[in-house]
Amino acid sequence: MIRTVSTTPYGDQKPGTSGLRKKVPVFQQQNYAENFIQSVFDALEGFAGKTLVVGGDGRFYNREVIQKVIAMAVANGFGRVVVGQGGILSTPAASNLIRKRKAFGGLILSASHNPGGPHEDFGIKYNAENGGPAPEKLTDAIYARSKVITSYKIADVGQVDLDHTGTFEVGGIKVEIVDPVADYAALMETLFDFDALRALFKSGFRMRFDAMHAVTGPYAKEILERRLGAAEGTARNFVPLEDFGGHHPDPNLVHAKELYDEMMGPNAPDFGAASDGDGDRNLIIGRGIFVTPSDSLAMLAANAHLAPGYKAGLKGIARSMPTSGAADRVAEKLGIGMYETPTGWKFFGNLLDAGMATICGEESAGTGSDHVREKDGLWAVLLWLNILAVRGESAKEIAAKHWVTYGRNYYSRHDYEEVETDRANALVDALRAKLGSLPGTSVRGMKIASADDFAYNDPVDGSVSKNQGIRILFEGGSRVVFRLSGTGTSGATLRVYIERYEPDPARHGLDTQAALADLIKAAEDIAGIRSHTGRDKPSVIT
Ligand code: VG1
Ligand code: CO
Repeated sequence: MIRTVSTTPYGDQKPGTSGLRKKVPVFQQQNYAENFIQSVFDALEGFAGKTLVVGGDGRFYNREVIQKVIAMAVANGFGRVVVGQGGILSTPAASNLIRKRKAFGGLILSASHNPGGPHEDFGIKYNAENGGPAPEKLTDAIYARSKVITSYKIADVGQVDLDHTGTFEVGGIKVEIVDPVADYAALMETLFDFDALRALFKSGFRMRFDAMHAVTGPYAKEILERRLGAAEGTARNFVPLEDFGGHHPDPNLVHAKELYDEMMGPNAPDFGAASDGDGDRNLIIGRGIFVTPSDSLAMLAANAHLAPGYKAGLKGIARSMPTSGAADRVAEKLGIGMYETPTGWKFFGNLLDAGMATICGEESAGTGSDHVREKDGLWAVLLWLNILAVRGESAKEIAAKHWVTYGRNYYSRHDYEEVETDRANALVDALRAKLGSLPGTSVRGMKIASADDFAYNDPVDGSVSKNQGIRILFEGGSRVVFRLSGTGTSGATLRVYIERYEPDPARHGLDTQAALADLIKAAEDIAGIRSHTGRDKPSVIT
């Protein structure tokens, strides 16, 4: 039976950088998830009889919301729902399934790197038929709908068994439970030289992969250990837990510190990596070297042709604005296009669909390619492995040679988390107000060449996205960028991105924070971070 349930709108269902993210108790309010799901369906057209893909990163509340999605998909007229077994689908695997099944779209349930549990975070994101995150036009329409919604439709179908694969009839439509790993692993086999990787592991190559108790565990076990023959124990923390073991599934130097320490220690494995809650991020640490995500993007782009899936070369590279310019130098050398987009994967979709870019990346540990329309953590790890296998060199050697060829972009991000929202906004407002007066002035002996609030003109559909981050560019190519996070769920997070280009190989061995010390002080002088936020140091440095 299909019921129309009356409801009242919540005013706070505006999707952020990557979907709607809130604390679990917010999502557990009466009709909260239903309102948002119905708002998504109401903002779409033409899905009658078509396929919807659903899955999530396994965090607390995942199963409950999947049941709601199935019941509402039945009531709203979808023809088929494809669900990852156990409710599990990594974000890139969901993107792949949407594309492979020619689905109308998909709902991905995740708050990514944010912690999970009854009092932590949950999230819902809609991806369109290209497998990529809904563009701004659609997320705006979803939000607008959520503010005026008066009812939603739901079918009484009882609890659907999510744990056994197969196709079932539910409320007159088909519900198909699929192995979350199989299609994804098959796609990886088409892109990378699995024989070469098997030979690499057979020769004694040792690796650690930290799944952080999140969604990539089953993927890493299957691909790295079973298919590629890496030693058992290569994948760590590989059982997805509803609360990620109480940790932040955020693959950075703070939350993956154990991995970092192991990779820097004596008798370190050859290669280390980690992924986040929903499997779209990657952290790369070679023996004795942390590779910043911005550098990783550049190094992957420079070497991608060594993997079978990219042997024809790249069409172009895209990076988010705060990501360092290291990849720009690679694009220049390769003579291919370079695109600078706002933060968030949704801005890469058009470039990938139009065949203008092949590889994309963000400083926040996200890298991906046109194989799906999301960033992809394990993909990046496999591309690194393929490059290591072909070159027969360590990550450290590859990085050092890369810097000799292209110069080194010292890069760091300083996050000030859970700042009072009003104070964070005041900092940004004050910065904006003085942007016009900054060019030509000097701070700490460095002359400001330009200062603006980044706006993006999408070269494919002509849409314009304003206020995407304040950037202060210094003569010589150094810069600091300020923006507020769009994924947090309490207070505001100020992100300060700091970058300095160093062409001289004799100066490529510096400590990153030391190499950036002047710029870090300049950022404070320009923005008054201490006085505005009341903090004397960042909460997280990556
Ligand atoms: C952050 C990152 C951004 C990334 C986004 C989603 O956004 O900075 O690069 O695309 O998270 O990634 P923000 O607005 O908090 O800076 V994920 O892995 O959380 O889906
Ligand atoms: Co993520």
